Amino acid sequence: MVKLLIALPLFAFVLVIADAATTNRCPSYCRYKLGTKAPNTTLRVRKDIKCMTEKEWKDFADAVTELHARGIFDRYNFVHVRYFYVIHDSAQFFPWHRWFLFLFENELRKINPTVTIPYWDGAVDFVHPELSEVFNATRAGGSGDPNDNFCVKDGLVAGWIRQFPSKVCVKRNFGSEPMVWHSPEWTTHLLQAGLDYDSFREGLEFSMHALMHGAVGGPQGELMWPWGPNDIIFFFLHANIDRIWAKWQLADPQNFYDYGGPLRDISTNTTVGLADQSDKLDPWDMETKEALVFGREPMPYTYDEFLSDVAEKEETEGIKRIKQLPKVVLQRYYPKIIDGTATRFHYELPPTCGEEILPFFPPPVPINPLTLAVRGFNADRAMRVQADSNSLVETLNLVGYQSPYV
Ligand SMILES: [Cu+2]
Repeated sequence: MVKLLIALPLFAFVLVIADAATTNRCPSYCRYKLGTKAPNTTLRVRKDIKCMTEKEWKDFADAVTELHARGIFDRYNFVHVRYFYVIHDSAQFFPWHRWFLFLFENELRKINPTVTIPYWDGAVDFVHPELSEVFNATRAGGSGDPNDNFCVKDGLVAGWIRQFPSKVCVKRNFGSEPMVWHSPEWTTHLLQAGLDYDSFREGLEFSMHALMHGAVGGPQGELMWPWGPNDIIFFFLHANIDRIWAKWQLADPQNFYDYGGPLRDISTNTTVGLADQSDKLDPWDMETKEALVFGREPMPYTYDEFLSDVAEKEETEGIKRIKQLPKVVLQRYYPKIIDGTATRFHYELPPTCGEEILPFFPPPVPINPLTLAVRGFNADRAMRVQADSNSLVETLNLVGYQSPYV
């Protein structure tokens, strides 16, 4: 019965939004405009890609282009491929990628010391990610050319040749499948649910992270495969995942150094026990616990929204609407609101532009079987995350919630 209730409005919804979304996109969405001033000169601030000025984008794009010409991308790509099965569906997922991004950012800053890696908050584009301005020709470029091997022909990566696993163009194919992703409301639930490190990591790795990889890459594209770092979008995607982990770390004092879950072995591609903070992060000579820390040495970077005093004072439309949910829904999905302990780090509901609000909230598409297989994800656990996200959407639709993000 619930399924039927959902299915009918979904059909109508798709018809409505297909038109609305192409004609009524918010042109100037920007996360926290004021949250960009670092309190000191050594602290790097990573920005929402949609909030970069033209100059900031140009500096970033120039540095990236130079880095690519020097063959540095290929090196980073190779390291990611080499350790792929150690660092996915494992505890090391978060800290490994954090250190990897930081080193890559260091390379960019050798070319231009003002540059940082921007993040792409895919959840605010969750209904129609293919229309995101990230794919503009003036940004990362769009999907590849189906008549030419899905080579990307516009934007920052146009004409790029990658070396591994074969010397061909950089590819994307996101035209063929619908891509509804996980919403800001879902991420907010993950931040409020009181999860331990391992459950939080699964909740994010198997939801937003997996769908963005699979959907933007498509079967042919770099992002589907272990060689994702061939595409610059890999870094935008992972900076966003890192930001949400950082937010969870700040949400509760006991979260910051929380760490644990499965440890995977590179030679057998199996789980070989439980991870510990003293495990080495290969191939670097460092312990995992060093990569849990951000915002100071050895990784003095942060994200724009953590600096924003706007976020402190203003209640976004998204936060207002969530707070109006029936008590029973809040108890189940947003308990920090009920017990009055929600801070800004318990919300992932950024400002909106006051667009028209559509009545129906679509569920995320199922995780693509290829995405699952390529990463060797534990299918049962990935499906459980998927089911949790679906049940949140069903609940929100049943109580008539209207998301400002659809
Ligand atoms: Cu990865």
